[in-house]
Amino acid sequence: MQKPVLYIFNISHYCEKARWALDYFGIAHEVRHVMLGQHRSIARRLGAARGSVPFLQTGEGVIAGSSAIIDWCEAQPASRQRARPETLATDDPAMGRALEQRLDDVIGVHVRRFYYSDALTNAPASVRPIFSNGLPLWQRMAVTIAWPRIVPMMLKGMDLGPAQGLQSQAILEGELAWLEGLLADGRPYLTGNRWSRVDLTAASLLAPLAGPKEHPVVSAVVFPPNVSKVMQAWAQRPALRYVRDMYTRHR
Ligand SMILES: N[C@@H](CCC(=O)N[C@@H](CS)C(=O)NCC(=O)O)C(=O)O
Repeated sequence: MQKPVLYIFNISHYCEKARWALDYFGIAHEVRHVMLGQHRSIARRLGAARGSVPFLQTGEGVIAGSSAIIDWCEAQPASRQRARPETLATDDPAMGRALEQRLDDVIGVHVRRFYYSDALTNAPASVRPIFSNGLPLWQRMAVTIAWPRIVPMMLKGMDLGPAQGLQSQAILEGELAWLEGLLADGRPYLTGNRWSRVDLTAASLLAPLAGPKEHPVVSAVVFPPNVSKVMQAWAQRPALRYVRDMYTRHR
């Protein structure tokens, strides 16, 4: 059977979520880095339901979005899940879905906006290599040439800037407090005593702020000044210690 192909941006935390799920189940796959701008045409050509990364090309069609990729991993026969065929499902699937959705739609979005708001206004050159990593030489050159046009497009497309960065920081502060409320009774995992896709989602989406050493990308990232300061101030928060713990135990 042909290996599924995971299309990613190297820097994307949603892509890390999908990668982690595939690795967790030990599903052999190929990771293909795509160039910003080309991802949508590749997705369209493959017939993906949406154009954002990650998407997974499989023998049965294209699976678009990190949550759908986890569903797909779960549904694979044990013979294909080589590493650890334990489920990532939660005991209460409806509650698990709601938690995962909040993590995706609030934490995922605001971690990205918080980081890019600072990085693309104060240190845009630090972002380009992270986007270029893993691309063939001609695409790295194309990113370098197009970078002065890509930056304003990203600033507009994701509504980035100093005020937006502060707003996302405040939202994240509230979301960390929410997670810390869930963990306050001493439970090891967000839904109780069992590791699940909710933990994998929370950890992968918060990893850029927590800096776990097992992460395949974040250790190479040079964070911009404001984000670095906040990361230092938040480093020992229980929610970020929990993220590093999830990486140590499950990545
Ligand atoms: N909820 C989606 C979010 C995916 C997403 O926002 N991907 C970003 C990268 S972080 C992307 O592809 N942005 C460019 C685009 O949408 O064209 C998921 O979990 O897969």
